[in-house]
Amino acid sequence: MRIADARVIVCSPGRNFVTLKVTTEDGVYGLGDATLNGRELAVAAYLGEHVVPLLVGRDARRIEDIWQYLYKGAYWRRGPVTMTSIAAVDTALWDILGKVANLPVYRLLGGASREAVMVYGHANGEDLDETVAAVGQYLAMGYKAIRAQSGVPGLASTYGVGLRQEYGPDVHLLHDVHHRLTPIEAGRLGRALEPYRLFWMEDPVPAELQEGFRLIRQHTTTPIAVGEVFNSIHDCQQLIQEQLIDYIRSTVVHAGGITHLRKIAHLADLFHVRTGCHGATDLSPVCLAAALHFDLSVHNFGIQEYMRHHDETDRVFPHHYRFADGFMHPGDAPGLGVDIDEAAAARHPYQRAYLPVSRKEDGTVHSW
Ligand code: EZ4
Ligand code: CO
Repeated sequence: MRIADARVIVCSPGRNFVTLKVTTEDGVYGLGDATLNGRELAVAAYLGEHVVPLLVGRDARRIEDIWQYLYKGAYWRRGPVTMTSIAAVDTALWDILGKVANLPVYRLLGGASREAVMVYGHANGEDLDETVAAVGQYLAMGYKAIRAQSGVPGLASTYGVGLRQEYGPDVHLLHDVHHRLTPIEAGRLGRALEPYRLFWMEDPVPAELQEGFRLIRQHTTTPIAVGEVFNSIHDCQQLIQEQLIDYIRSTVVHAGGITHLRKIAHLADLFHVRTGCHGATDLSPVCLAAALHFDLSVHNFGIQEYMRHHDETDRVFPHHYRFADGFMHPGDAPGLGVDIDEAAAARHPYQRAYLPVSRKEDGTVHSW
């Protein structure tokens, strides 16, 4: 089952996506998401110029060997561009294996550990009233878990009050701090929010300094989630082994594919850390499908982020995964159960785009 061809498809149905399509000599193809928001063409070039020529002729069934070959063989290890590229190859090979075996990928990963996957949606508002209303809309759609973000500055400790008063204790509420605090500030915020029982506080501080989380832990029992920007197990090894976090947010596309993400999850399982994969709309439906197969199978799953894609995006990437009553399922089609309509993709050419950059009032840059 030799790889005959691999192609990089860049399209922009609502936003930019990079997709790798790997085809075997028997004509079976698999897809992998290779989207790195704001740096898309770096991954497209890494794949097209350096990886695709190495793939042709290799046995598509040797997923682990190809992963190690691309990782160690490059000499230059890790980094978002490299790891996103390897992820795309890895995901496409699992898709191919599933199609050849006539099994959904989750069955190849040990089978379902649960009937379906709890997801959380994003409720955003300009002020508290709007945010409360947005949470209500998500509840009406059946969501059991909702991330609430309000545009009101300086009221971080009071929005929890409003929401709990409005909707009671059953709904899981999450909040994303987007790396903006120092550890001691995060400890204080987490402590202030303890009475409202957040499901998690996400990215309280920039996570390059893993030991910085010790300080947060000393001050609060609010659960902590981190890792959407991590690209390898080495970014979270200390966080996991010292039990400094509760949820690891790394996902398929940015952390080396299904193969590497399973290793992260298995390490996390030893230390009572659960998964909470990133699932924003800049991760394509190919990544979401792969994440759902991973989520359904991995035993220490916690929750999956799910932001609905634009209709244009869904038209370019037809898929079998489905949402019902706050839960998702990847479907039982062979492989990942997601496709790309290349003619539709071609109608949406790449558009240069960047992530927003925000500054403090004094002009200092901080992360979005
Ligand atoms: O800013 O996906 O939890 N979700 C997030 C996202 C990220 C984007 C970055 O590309 O923080 O909205
Ligand atoms: Co986030």
